[in-house]
Parts: sequence; C-alpha cells; structure tokens
Amino acid sequence: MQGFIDETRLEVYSGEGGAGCVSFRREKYVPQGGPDGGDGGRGGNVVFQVKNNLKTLVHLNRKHVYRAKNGQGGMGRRMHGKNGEDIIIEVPPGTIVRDYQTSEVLKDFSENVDGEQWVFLRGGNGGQGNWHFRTARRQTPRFAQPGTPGEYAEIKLELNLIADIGFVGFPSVGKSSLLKALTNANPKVASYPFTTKIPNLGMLRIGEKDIVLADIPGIIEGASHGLGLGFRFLKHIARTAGLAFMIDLGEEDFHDTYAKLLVELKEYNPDLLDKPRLLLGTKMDLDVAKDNLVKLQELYPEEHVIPISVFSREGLDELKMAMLKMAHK
Ligand SMILES: Nc1nc2c(ncn2[C@@H]2O[C@H](COP(=O)(O)OP(=O)(O)OP(=O)(O)O)[C@@H](O)[C@H]2O)c(=O)[nH]1
Ligand SMILES: [Mg+2]
Repeated sequence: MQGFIDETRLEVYSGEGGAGCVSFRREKYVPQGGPDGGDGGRGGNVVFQVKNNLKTLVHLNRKHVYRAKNGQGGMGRRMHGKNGEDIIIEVPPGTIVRDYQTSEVLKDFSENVDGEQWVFLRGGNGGQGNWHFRTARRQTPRFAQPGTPGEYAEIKLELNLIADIGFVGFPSVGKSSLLKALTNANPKVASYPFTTKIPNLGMLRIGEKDIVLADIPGIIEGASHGLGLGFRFLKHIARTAGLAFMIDLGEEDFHDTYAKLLVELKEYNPDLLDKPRLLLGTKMDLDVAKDNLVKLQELYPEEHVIPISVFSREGLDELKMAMLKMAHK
C-alpha cells in the first residue's frame, strides 16, 4: 500500500577499542622481565541485517538506543583483549536508513537477500600493548596505546508498508474495532456507517513475525460503481496476500452480505477473488449471533467461518493464526 510509511529514530554506537596493556614479565628467578602487555580488543561494530520474516519496524519502536560492546583491554603475557561483540539490528527488506539530521540516504535495503549484513559503524581499534614499544634503548616502556573511540550516529529508518491482509466488509461490521484489538493502530470506532474515511494500517506481531493489516472504509452495494467510500480504496487491497471478509452476525439481514461483497470486488477487479480469503462472523457476543453463525455456515458450507468478537475476544487467537498462515505461506 503506497503512501504508508513506518518509521523510527535510532541512536547507534559502535564500541570503543580496548586499551593496550602495560605489563612486565614476572617469573621466579627473572628479576627484570621484559614488557609483555597485550593488545586491546577491537570495539564491536553496528551491523544491520535483513530479515525476510520481518514486515515492519515495530520491533524497533520500544528501544531507541543500540550500543555495540567495547573491546576488552589487553592483558599480561601478551594476551589480547576480547573483541567487543557487534550489535546486530534486524530490519525487513525495503528498509531505508537515513541520516536523522540531513535525511541523506545511507543505505537502501530494497535489493536484498535474507540474512545479508551491512556494517554501518566500525568499532574502535584496540590499542597496542607495551611489548610493541620495546626498543634497544628503551627496554621497559611504561606506556601502551589507548584504544580508539567508537562512532555514534543518529539515524531514521523508513519502510514503505504493503498490507498483508485487507479487511472487507459493510460499514459498521467492526473492521476498525478489529484492527484496534489486534494491532498498535488506534482508528476511530463509532456506531454510524462510514466512520472510517481513509484506510488505516496496523501491525500485528506474532512471535517473530509481523503482519500488516489494512482496515478500509466500508463497502456497500454499488461500491464498484462508485457508491460509498470503500470503492476508492479497493486499490489498496490489490497487493495484499489475502482478504478477510467480515459479516456482522448481530444483524438480521446478514444472509446475502457475503455474496454482495463478492460481487462488488469482482466488478472492481476479478483478480481480487483469486486471493486466499477468510470469512469472519463478527459480534459473536450478541445473542442473535449464535443462531446466525449456524445459518451462515449452512449457506456457505465450503467456507471455513471464523466466529469472532472484539468485545469478548472470542476467536481472536484462531484468527491471528489463520492470518499468519495466509501472510507467510
Ligand atoms: N457487540 C459488539 N459490537 C462491536 C464489536 N466490534 C465492533 N462493535 C461495534 O460496532 C460498531 C462499528 O464498529 P467499527 O469498528 O467502527 O466498524 P467499521 O466496520 O470500522 O465501520 P466503518 O468504518 O463505518 O466501515 C461500533 O459501535 C463498535 O463498538 C463486537 O465484537 N461486538
Ligand atoms: Mg471503520
């Protein structure tokens, strides 16, 4: 879905190099051992890695500061300090990294392979230990080299979102309520039709995976010919992996809703009917809904109806799993 951008600001630090060590060999019967201070370890790098199972930047929304580890100082007996661990920041394909202040593009992960890494900031170098500084005239160097500092950057990550699953339904079936219940989005919900005027996107995290859900304005009969609002936004569901059709089972006249929705979508673009789809019966907390669910299932024995209620949260886990399967098939 073009025009929907997920973005987040990060501060990243690579690690400092560890200091070189000042040390002299100490052994029994060797009163004046030579210098044996080892080198410091390299500081950790700031590395980005592309992960195909990520679809959004939500996983980076809570923490904004990322630091690689510093290198360890050198030690006696010419022992090297350990290199500082890199910090690896995972991003979905399509992420763009910009300088926060200037907006200059630093990296574009559009053409990427799963697992591809990019070293953004290098860690500082470790300092050399004092044994490097031994010369004929200077047998006991009492100094070593410090590590070099790490680097810092303030950046902005951006991602153009494409919805995985679009909600399709008449006005007031509870599309926005469902988006609100499942994701970080906060769309307006109200009991009158056409509450939603432009599409809303929300991100649902299930374990390690993200799914982008799109709530579009309600569709009515004649939408494909321009009636109502939904029509203008049908193009936004053209690139989704699947559709969730929603039927309000709290309503008495739900019987032909599904057929009407299919007609409107087909008239608009027949390809939409080739997408995998789910059929949801909504508002199951209402008394009439139980009977209506049985009737809906009788009307469409070939469809697997998932009964849900945003109020009681019935069916939401089953729905999440079904959407996950659809989006990451
Ligand atoms: N009883 C019951 N009411 C619900 C449920 N989900 C939503 N509603 C109510 O249904 C009404 C419409 O909800 P919305 O989420 O705004 O519906 P929508 O499909 O986004 O409507 P439009 O944006 O107008 O197309 C609101 O009054 C909600 O409180 C539910 O699970 N149970
Ligand atoms: Mg709505």
